Amino acid sequence: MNGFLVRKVHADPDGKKTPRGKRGWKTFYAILKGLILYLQKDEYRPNKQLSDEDLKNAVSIHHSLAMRAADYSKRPNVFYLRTADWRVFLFQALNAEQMQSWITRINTV
Ligand code: I3P
Repeated sequence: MNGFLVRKVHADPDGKKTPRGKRGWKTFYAILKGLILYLQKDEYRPNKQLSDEDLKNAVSIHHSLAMRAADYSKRPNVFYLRTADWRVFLFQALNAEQMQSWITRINTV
């Protein structure tokens, strides 16, 4: 599955609150391949090499949990992703249907 997602980093490994200055929303082209959610700055091109930054932004979704961010009302179609190492991201999808698809795909791999 792939498509645009806007990301906010809420907590760093071990659940430590991400410091101010690093909590802004950023748009990525997201690609879920196996157990990795790749977050690329540019839209996917089949033969494009992943940059160092793309690799740094990739998230392992092994033993992670995605759920609708019912308590976050500043933006619509936002879900949480909590990873196995207790990082927490907020992701805003383009619409409710895509949000639900991301949640289902992440939770069922
Ligand atoms: C953050 C940025 C986020 C905001 C966050 C700020 O600043 O303005 O949009 O989250 O608030 O810290 P920076 O880009 O300097 O990291 P919201 O959009 O959810 O308000 P927060 O620290 O209360 O999460």
